[in-house]
Amino acid sequence: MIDLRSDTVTAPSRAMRTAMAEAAVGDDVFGEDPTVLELQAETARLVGKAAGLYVPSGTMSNQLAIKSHTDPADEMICEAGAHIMNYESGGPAFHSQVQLHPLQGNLGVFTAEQVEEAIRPRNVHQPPTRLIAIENTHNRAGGTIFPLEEIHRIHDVAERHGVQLHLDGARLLNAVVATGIPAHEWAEPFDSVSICLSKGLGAPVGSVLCGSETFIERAHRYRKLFGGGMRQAGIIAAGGLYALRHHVDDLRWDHERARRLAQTLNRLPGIEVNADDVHTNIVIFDVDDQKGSGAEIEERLKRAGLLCLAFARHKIRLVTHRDLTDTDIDQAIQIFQKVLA
Ligand code: TLP
Repeated sequence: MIDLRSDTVTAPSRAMRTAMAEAAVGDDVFGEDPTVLELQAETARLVGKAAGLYVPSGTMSNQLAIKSHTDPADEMICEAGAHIMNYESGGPAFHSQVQLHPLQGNLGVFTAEQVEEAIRPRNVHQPPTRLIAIENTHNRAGGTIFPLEEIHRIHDVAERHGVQLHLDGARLLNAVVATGIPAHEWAEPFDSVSICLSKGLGAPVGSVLCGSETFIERAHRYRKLFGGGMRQAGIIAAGGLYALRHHVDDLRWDHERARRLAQTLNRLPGIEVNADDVHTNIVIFDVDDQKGSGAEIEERLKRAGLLCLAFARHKIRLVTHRDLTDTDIDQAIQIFQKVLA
């Protein structure tokens, strides 16, 4: 079975498993796990922040950031297709009692002008705008890259209004590899940054939330409150460290393969995807109504040996990742030609 559902399906390699088995560990709730401390410091350094916090998932990382930046009944701006808004189970309402203010972006990208308009005036009738979240790369828009110049313009608006900026950088390293712009430059305008290790990087578990010492102190307290304090977590953190040290550059192969898939799909009748909009490892294509619904196509592809995700009634998502080979991609192309032509 060729699994293009997500880059989260990647399994640890033999070398990563060895690093995990040999990791030095301690009780991380006492702050005594040397491997967790190393991973936190190394990730914080990578994104140019003072401190980092290892957490079980990207979802917890984003939710801790929201909790640490806001008070109940505050408002947070994000893009309408943001993971935080669509795939975190209503977390902002549940954990932080925060109201979301979605902006309609273009391929996941909104502008400083939209932000300026969305920020509420200080007035007892309105919820204070406290936080803006940017997703880079943007999952639902198809792994698209949020331009750095626009991030700087949004940062200027945010700073003028005293609003904090959070980066859902679950796949930030894909943006780094695709553009050559280092992670610390992408992260510089943000007050907090979340990086996932368990997606294209191939570690089995975990994300790291980074920010100032004070911010991470708050997030640390909430991590305990959310039940995310782990004990000998060095075992899994070692997989994350291994991924950061050995797997980042390989992301470019995922990008190349995603582009190849997009180019092939676009040649099939009734399928639409602009290969120029495929910036990294995610391909989202539209399927003509006559070919059936997304769910039906997902099922037909599955029967032919390929797993994907129907993302909307007529949209299918494919994600390339390090556990695929070139032969898998060749085979995937043959399956698409057979099932979708
Ligand atoms: N995304 C998953 C699904 O939840 C959709 C995937 O398969 O892509 N931010 C972004 C941008 C994400 O794409 C994800 C995971 C997360 C946060 C949450 O990470 P986890 O799954 O570790 O909680």
